[in-house]
Amino acid sequence: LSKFIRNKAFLDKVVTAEEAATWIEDGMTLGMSGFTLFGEPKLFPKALAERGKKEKFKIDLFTGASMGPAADQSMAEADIINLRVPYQGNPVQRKKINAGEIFYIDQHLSHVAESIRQGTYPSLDYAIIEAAAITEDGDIIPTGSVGNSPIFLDTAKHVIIELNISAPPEYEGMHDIYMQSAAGENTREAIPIFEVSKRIGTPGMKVDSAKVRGIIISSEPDIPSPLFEPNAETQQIADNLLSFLGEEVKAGRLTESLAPLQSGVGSVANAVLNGMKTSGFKDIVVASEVLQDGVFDLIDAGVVKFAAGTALSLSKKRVESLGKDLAKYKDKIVFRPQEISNHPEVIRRLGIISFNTALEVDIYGNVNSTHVGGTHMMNGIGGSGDFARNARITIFVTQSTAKDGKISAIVPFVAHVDHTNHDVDVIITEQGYADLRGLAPTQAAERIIENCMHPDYKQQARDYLAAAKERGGQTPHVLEKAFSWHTNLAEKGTMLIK
Ligand code: 0RQ
Repeated sequence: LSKFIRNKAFLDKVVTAEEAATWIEDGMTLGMSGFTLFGEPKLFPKALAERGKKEKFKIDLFTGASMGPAADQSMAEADIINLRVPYQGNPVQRKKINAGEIFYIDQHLSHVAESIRQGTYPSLDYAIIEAAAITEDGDIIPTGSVGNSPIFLDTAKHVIIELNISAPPEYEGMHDIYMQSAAGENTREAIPIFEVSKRIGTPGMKVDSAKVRGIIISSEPDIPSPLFEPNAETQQIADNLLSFLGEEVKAGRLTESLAPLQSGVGSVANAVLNGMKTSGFKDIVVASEVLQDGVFDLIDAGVVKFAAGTALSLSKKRVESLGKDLAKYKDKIVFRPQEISNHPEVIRRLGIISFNTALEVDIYGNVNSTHVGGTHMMNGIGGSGDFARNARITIFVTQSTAKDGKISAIVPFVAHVDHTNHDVDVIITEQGYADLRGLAPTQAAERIIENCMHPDYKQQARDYLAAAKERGGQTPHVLEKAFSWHTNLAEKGTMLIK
């Protein structure tokens, strides 16, 4: 054990997950490490959920982002979550959120640490953090994500470490922990990232050893995400995105190494990364939030030269070869806190190209990433807004229809707005892309309808726009019909209006 706990002050703190779970009281606020199923404690949440089946209590749960079966699922099933912040993606939890049984605050991922620092949330009672090691200096070495762990460790009253002795030792040295001071005139310095690969912080996270109440020893494996194989539609979206980037190179606005790249998660993102292998782009730098399988593949192919993010999100195959892979990619990957990977200052300075997935977009380019039908939470805004507002080129991708064509993903007015048209440069579907830069609203609407909409819905949209224009205005609408596609769907099961 002394190989993993290298500071003597921590050695006598080993406890079982079950014992640590008894320390949690009704109404407490917990901050857990974990982001897209990587780097999260696994034994502690399972033990807490088990306790929740026998005793009545509720906690508020803060994390980096989405958590796996132990934390989000088991704890939601045990009904012990009162409030969840800031991102989730678990079907069981989603159902409870939409049933009003769990309060959910969907927050820009870069904003969470700042809210905690300002004291606008209740202070954390416990931070529960997965670690690969505790160093001689008492620093905590994270595993496959950094997320919000540094601010949780800094501000929580008590700390529980879940030390994962099966985590690849190669993790040590791959993190770059940098904390901001308080905001204010002359109190906070610039975040000195001028080159994505240059480190600005430390390999480990600081913690006051006196606050560490227990260390749970775990050898739980990392949790894989499904690998989204491209289908014909997602492949076509990826091809359209790559041809847009190719046009930017031809126009002289980008070079063949593009600009630092942020990609969302899921099938389109994987298809795009896959397509990059043979696209002729080279020496690409990834400055993202989540690093998926595709990034590793592109490093292998010599297309990506460096990648930074806050977390991994890997398929089963890559989870199985993680130790070997990390040894290979150690000097090509860095993990930073989500406050830094997603920071407006850094995104704007680096001139990032950002692409994320929309649930629906409207004819003027407003994007809904989160609310099905305008009311029901899917996952959350995640980091998409951090990047959309501040990127050099902001791209949203979506299939032009959903649910076998019954839903048009392009509608007159989005039923919920996550990204306003001001933040959206390019919309891409399998039908084509609409570059909205330099276009006024009515021009943008024509381009979106003609380039991106599914043929079944085009005339319906043209008719709406024509009627709207008759009413006049900078952004014309027929307000009483703006949601008619949605109401038609609710009443008749399709957005196609007969
Ligand atoms: O339904 O699950 O029943 O099959 O929505 O849609 O097309 O499979 O796309 O899995 O990439 O998810 C926006 C949710 C897209 C995701 C969203 C239905 C569709 C399907 C999923 P089924 P797809 P994806 C970095 C950036 C926000 C966070 C973000 C997301 C299901 O990308 O959560 O960007 N993004 N983070 O049938 C009703 C519509 C629909 C629709 C699709 N218009 N109306 N249902 N669906 N369009 C990552 C982080 O920040 C952590």
